[in-house]
Amino acid sequence: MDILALNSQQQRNNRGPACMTINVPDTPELKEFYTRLPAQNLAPLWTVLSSLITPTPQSRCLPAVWHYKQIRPIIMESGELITAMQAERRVLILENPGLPGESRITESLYAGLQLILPEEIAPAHRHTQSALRFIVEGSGAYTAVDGEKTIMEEGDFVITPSWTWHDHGNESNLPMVWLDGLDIPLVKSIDASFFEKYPDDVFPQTRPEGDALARYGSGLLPEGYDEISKTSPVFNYPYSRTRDALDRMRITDKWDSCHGLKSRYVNPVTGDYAMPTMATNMQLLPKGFETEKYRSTDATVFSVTEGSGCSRVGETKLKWSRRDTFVVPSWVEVQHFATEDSYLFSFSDRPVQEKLGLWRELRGD
Ligand code: 1HN
Repeated sequence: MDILALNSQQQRNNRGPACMTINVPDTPELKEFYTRLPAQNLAPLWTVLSSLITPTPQSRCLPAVWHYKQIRPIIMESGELITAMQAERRVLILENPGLPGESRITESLYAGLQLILPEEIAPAHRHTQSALRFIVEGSGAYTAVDGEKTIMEEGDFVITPSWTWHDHGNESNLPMVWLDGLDIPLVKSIDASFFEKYPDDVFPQTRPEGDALARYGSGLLPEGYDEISKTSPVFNYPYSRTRDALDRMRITDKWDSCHGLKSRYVNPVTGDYAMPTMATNMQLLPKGFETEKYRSTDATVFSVTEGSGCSRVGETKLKWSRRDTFVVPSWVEVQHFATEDSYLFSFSDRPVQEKLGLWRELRGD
């Protein structure tokens, strides 16, 4: 079957066309022919075509949940075994069970839970991979980006743009744990990784704390701001403001049947996603709300900020509560059910897919 001849209905159909298999003959002559190809760095397409070009996404990524209650003791144990300085970053990677050993939570994205203990410093470095932090536990630790600190609180969404110097420190008296999301596999797939360590542990501070949010997060843009970066100049989106926005929308707005009340984090300069490679969102599902069936091509990582509930992800039922992380693979049908008012943070590679004209969604059946 000619894959280019699929009509749009077939392309949209979640099962795709009935059959894409190619009837490959299995003659002794062909078998012998195949044996001579590797020496010339050649391979036949016809034996692999149907696994290369599938009618619909056939992800190796599996639905999965990490229950914070279960893994917190292990994260804390890592804190007794290695310092943040020794580790550079003391992180336990959230490995998708379908992609073991690949340091990824979806095909394109990395996630991990990072621990920073009181008085620790995670030393300054920079890399081309973009990073997001979503604060899961603790209050008062900081991250610094290119000379500006931001103090982090639970539920804050914090950005480390590509190739910016960053270090973290904890001047509070409590451990802090956050969810890291990085575009590591995406950057690896195009071999565009660069990394540098700063000669000192801490990058010098050049602006006061809160500068970026005041300057760029107040509906203003300073005259002369013309170096428009691909990443939002606001690098901490405090949860207090995010939650307030959703709570106000709740009073007047209609619920989306698939998402409840959902807002994306945006770059205030461009209106585009806050980060070039990762979409980030916060959604509110009110107690008792069951979303309609939904699927999209962007595999999505969720962090439960408040509340509890469960999600049906394909055939898998995932129960979740506050501080848990769960993942929904590409093109697997999802339905959420909230047993309490629930606030879910999520991220995916949707901006990349949209810019390439590849992003698709299917609402309902
Ligand atoms: C990194 O720089 C951080 O800065 C976290 O906190 C996780 C995973 C791989 C590579 C660099 C951070 C990372 C990372």
